Amino acid sequence: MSAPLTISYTGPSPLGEDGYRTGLEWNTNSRAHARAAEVIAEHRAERTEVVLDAHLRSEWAAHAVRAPGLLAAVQETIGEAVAVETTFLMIKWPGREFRVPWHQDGTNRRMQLDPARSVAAWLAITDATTANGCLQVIPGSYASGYLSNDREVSSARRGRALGVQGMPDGPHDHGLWLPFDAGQACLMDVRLLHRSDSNTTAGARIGLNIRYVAPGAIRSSGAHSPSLYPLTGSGW
Ligand SMILES: O=C(O)CCC(=O)C(=O)O
Repeated sequence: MSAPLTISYTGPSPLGEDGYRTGLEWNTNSRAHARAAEVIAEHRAERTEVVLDAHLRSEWAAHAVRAPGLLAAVQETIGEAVAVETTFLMIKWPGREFRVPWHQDGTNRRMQLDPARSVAAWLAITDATTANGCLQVIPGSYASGYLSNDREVSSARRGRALGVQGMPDGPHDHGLWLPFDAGQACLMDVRLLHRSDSNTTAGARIGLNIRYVAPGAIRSSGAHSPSLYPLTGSGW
């Protein structure tokens, strides 16, 4: 598990030419809206923006990470044995500036994910639109491999934001917006560049981010020892 984080991982994507897959569902639209209402009620007073390890804190999120259609798509991408490496809920409250810079999910100062054996998922808990801060991706951007990151800025409220160095924040000419109805989901290559804008609507926007790994996917710096949440298969 302890190795220098030096591999750039250029090359093809297990998700095909664009490096992402849409058309997935983690729940019905009405159940997703019901979950969103619960999450909003729970976090409204504090205006919590990031809830780490949602799958360990809430039963609905523990179910969401193993939603059959989603898990099947993950297994098609990285193989039969799948564990959750991390999850976090991101809540964009109305009237609050909260932009997520261009970044790649599979790399940070503590670890690197092998893109052939890992995949990121984004689940729409509420509807996600261009007005409330849906994802924007750059199709095919995985091909350059892992890029250098800006310094990780840790804030108790927002967790860590890690942007790609030298890439101005804001929409990109080759960027594609990915609006979703509540209940829909997508998979992204862990090298795919993506970002999101602030929410300019009157309602909260909630997404659940998940990183799935297959055995052997994680290269960690010496100090970091990830704890996995196995869902299927062996080799953990
Ligand atoms: O939920 C969002 O707006 C983006 C979250 C995201 O891509 C991330 O933090 O990895």
